[in-house]
Amino acid sequence: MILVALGSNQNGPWGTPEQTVKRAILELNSGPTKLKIASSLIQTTPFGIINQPNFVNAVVWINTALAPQALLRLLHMIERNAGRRRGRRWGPRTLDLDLIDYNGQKIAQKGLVQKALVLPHPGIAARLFVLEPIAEIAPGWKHSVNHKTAISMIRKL
Ligand code: PH2
Ligand code: MG
Ligand code: MG
Repeated sequence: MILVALGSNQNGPWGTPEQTVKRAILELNSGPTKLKIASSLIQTTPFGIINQPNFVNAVVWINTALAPQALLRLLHMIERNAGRRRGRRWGPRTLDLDLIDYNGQKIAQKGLVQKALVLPHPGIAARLFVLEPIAEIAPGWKHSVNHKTAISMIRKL
């Protein structure tokens, strides 16, 4: 199962956060990626830096033959097309696409390198805005490191 989390809390060339997330879901159903199922869009309060606009979040399950690093590069390209400029960590953004899980593959964090791909995404267990959409579209999914379902991680928050 390949899961991508989407988030937006700034207007950009694709419109409002809601329009941007909807357009990004369409982008993830073209070219080398095919959409299997998209969650509902949810409005969420910001996590991390809290004095910024609310987010629109969603999670999609996609299929692709791209390897994780190539998929990550494609996600970054879609972010740039949606007007993303690299700013403050956790700060406002027109579009954020995070690779959450790639078929249970594990890639450990190496030192302090912040940009490097880590799988599964290290923030999942703390983020309701990722867990709730996963519980909606993939109730059978399990985190490949802690082996818990999204529902059981939600209960611990
Ligand atoms: N993304 C962040 C930081 N904080 N908060 C919410 N609610 N939703 C997000 O997608 C989000 C966030 C950094 O990527
Ligand atoms: Mg993120
Ligand atoms: Mg990101």
